[in-house]
Amino acid sequence: MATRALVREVPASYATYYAAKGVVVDAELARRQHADYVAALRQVGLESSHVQADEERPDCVFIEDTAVVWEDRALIMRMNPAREGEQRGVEAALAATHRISRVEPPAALEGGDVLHTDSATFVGITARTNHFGAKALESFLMPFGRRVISVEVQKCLHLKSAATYLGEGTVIVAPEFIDQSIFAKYSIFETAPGEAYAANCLRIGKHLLMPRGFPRTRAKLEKFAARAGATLVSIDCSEFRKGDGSLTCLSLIW
Ligand code: CIR
Repeated sequence: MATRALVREVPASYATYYAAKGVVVDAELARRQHADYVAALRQVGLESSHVQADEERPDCVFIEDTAVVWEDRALIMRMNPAREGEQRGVEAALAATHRISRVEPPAALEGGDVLHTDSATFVGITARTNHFGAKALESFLMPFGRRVISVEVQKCLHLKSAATYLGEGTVIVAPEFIDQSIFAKYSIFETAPGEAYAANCLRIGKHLLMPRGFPRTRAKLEKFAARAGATLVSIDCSEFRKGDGSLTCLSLIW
């Protein structure tokens, strides 16, 4: 079970960057939601630490995309050019506890495309992650005996915008975004129609975190959680949704 989380503070530039694109982010609410998210991670038993925001990089709060962490090793991603450089502060923080390696060109890989289940790791081939990136992930995870499975994702930003692992051999998928036959070996849990954003859930031990505001998916997830002996927790991440981010994007967990 995971014990640690690394998060990154919300830069003031997050709201101004999206304002320039015509998206109104409530900066104060974003900070409160982030604080509540971190409090929730602590409540479910994780020890959390944070990396200072990088004002030059408005999306840096989406720390998940910068690295993949497995046991005592961390693989630093090679990201979308608009976000390159976010990794620096994260690498410096991880170097205290992890052996670092880096994804090198021509590979491209972002953490939002990496989905671990109990037995395998899926990697989304997307606008952000290419086949070289998938290979780099495979080499990184090989010493741990983990199988890496590449899947094409076209209808959303990252693989984990479309699917996440709920535990108990079950993957939650947004049927609007992904062909569920990819997960044929798993039990499939579908988000309710129109609630695709709820596919990004975060299972931590006996807790299952989901985004707030998706009542029909929540009603179904309550039943799943009850069967799994887990507590369902809803987290409001409306201001991060405006930047195309969701629950898993806001932390690195190991
Ligand atoms: C981006 O375009 O990269 C950010 N605006 C959103 C990143 C969200 N990260 C994630 O889904 N893992």
